[in-house]
Amino acid sequence: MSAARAGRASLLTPVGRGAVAVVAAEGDEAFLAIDASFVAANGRTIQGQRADRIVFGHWISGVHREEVIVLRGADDSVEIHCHGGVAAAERILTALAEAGCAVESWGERLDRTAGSTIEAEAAAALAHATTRRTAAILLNQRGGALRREVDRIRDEIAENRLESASSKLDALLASAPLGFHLTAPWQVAIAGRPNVGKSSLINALVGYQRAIVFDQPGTTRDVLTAETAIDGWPVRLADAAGIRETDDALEAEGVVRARRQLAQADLALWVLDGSELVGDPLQAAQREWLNATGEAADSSRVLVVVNKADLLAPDSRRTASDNVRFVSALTREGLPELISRVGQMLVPTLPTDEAVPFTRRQIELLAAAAGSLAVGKHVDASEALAQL
Ligand SMILES: Nc1nc2c(ncn2[C@@H]2O[C@H](COP(=O)(O)OP(=O)(O)OP(=O)(O)O)[C@@H](O)[C@H]2O)c(=O)[nH]1
Ligand SMILES: [Mg+2]
Repeated sequence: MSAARAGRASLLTPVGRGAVAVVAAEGDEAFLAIDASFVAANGRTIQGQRADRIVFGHWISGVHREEVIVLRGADDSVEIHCHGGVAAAERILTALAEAGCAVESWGERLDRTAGSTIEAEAAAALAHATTRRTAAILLNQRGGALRREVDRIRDEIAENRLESASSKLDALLASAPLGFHLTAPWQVAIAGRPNVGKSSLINALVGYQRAIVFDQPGTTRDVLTAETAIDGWPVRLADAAGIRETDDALEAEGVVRARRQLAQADLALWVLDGSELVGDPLQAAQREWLNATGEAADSSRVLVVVNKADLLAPDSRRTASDNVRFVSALTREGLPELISRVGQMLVPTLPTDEAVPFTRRQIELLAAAAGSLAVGKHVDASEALAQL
């Protein structure tokens, strides 16, 4: 134990009920408080526990005796995992505070312990990552991938290797759209004429009956959303009302919202009913899109989904376009291919490097550095990078 280390304690889990609560503590005062209240099943003091080993035991305070798991890290920090209710964590924090530990918030602890601002931002962002794939990318930044890349770029600027520095900056900026979505889902709108199977498709993609499906055009009257992961990316699916001209005021309002949803989405799936398909699906969809929105479809943002493929003969399920997929929301055929194409369209190029910027602050500073470098102001570029 380092004698100079001040006693500190913080609650790492969110305040409120959860399955477990985790209290982190460190310093001499913390060790004293733990030994006064924690009775390890193996009978040893906290000092005598092996580092990075889970120790089961009880935390005793007055009449309360609760099961806890204690973990002493190699750096002499200690984590105490207790029942997720508010009271248990509160009792442990109180004991630590009474022994002289300064109690800090999770954010304060993060600011103090993270290696750099980027790493602190990554730790905070990780709390908002909802898929393994996005969490893995953020973990790399937590581990210093972006900071190391920024340091390399600064070295190159100092060594006057400006071309290489500039292309590294461009590569980082190219992954900014992905970076933003590590903590916020992509918006994917599902649209098309009434009764083509939009709600069925959303249910098939989400994996349960989220939207009402009914054999009556105009069943969905408003935009309904569902969050899921597609190809490992977090996605918010919006099931738009069937788009058609209508006299029904309620339905018309839904159509207006559906159009707005389409304009804002990162990607739109335009659904066609395969059983009613005449001619080329891409052209049919482009025509319907134009009618519905008044604009030509942007091929990088619109994927055509021919649904009800189970009603089609296998040889009519062909198309030359990579922007068309045949699926059946009913039998789930074609769904894996649709999912992987959606993934490709959302993230067209995976970053070749591990470093990915993921906050507006980082991206603004990187863009400023790239801008300065482009006009020969290396000192300014270097200063912008230093701020990261
Ligand atoms: N055979 C077959 N029928 C389907 C498929 N997908 C949907 N349907 C049927 O098509 C009808 C309409 O499905 P919905 O999912 O409600 O269609 P929608 O596009 O949401 O309709 P609105 O909300 O009215 O615009 C229902 O009877 C579904 O069971 C499919 O892949 N194959
Ligand atoms: Mg519907």
